[in-house]
Amino acid sequence: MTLLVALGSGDPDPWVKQFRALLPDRPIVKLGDSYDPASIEFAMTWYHPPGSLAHYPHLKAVFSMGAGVDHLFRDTELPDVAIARVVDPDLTNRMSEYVILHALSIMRQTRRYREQQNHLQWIDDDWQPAASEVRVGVMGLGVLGSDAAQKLKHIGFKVAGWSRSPKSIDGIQCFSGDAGLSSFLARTDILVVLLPLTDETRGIINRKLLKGLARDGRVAAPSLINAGRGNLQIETELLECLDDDTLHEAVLDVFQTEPLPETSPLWTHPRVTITPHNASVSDPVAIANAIAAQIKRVEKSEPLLNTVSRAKGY
Ligand code: NDP
Ligand code: OXD
Repeated sequence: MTLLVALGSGDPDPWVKQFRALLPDRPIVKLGDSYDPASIEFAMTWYHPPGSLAHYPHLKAVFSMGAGVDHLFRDTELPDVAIARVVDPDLTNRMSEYVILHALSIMRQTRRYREQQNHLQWIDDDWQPAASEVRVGVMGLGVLGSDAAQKLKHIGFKVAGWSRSPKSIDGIQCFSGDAGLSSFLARTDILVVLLPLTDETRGIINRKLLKGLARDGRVAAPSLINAGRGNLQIETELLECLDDDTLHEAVLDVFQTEPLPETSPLWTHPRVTITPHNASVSDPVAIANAIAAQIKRVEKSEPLLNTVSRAKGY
């Protein structure tokens, strides 16, 4: 078998090196190398150029380099083979670290104290809610959302989650579907978005949804953490909501256009925190290991794990 590393962005070399160490008997190539198209049986991709996987007659499976697969479905010539995505404790833990860091930072008003320090101001108004008084709502209760929800719960937050299908997770108030959305929002002070980007979720983080968040909490106004995908949010509406205090603070790892253009007003908004789509990076050591294990499964005629539904888009 030959594995093709098909990256449209980022450096393929650490991946090639890692796969060669893990699969020493198998050829590993990258886009642009010279190889026989008939030899390619597996491809690992991240934003591969559309059409670049269309001409491999023996391709058996495509692996996303990350948890998300929306980058694959941009390709209208994506071959009709199995698709698997990354589910790995390394990726999951990194995302939960990000969510916990920013949920605590919002609750403990890190932004405000940094500002006070910049102005040499000592203002202690004794206004510090406990985690047990703050309600976090996690949109997307999949691999990442459910781990983050459970860890937030462990810290003491009141945690709820929202998913497509009904769920039951110990200690987490679970809502689902269109019918559960407004009740979920109405009890949420800090909204964490860990949804996949699909036809159903595109643009879901809009003014109407943000207006539905809780107004009766211990925090000043509700806040948003989006580490799912940029096209879940409508950035013009998000900015309007920040400006009229519908939203207190936004922590954004993902954007409608990435890299975020220099002209975006999000860069300089005083209540926006920007990270460059690295809430949870795919580490070549951990993730190549998980993909190599998948390849070995196929070679032993075992079913692929973590496959993706084309119909659902995730
Ligand atoms: P999963 O597929 O495990 O979970 C997705 C969750 O979203 C499920 O609970 C699913 O519901 C829910 N969902 C999907 N569509 C809808 C809908 N229409 N309405 C309500 N709920 C919906 O994905 P992961 O948890 O592994 O990853 C989530 C996303 O995080 C990825 O798709 C990716 O976009 C993003 N991500 C971002 C990273 C970053 O660094 N910023 C890193 C890694 C991932 P149900 O359970 O009912 O199916
Ligand atoms: C992913 C990502 O989907 O890093 O894994 O965005």
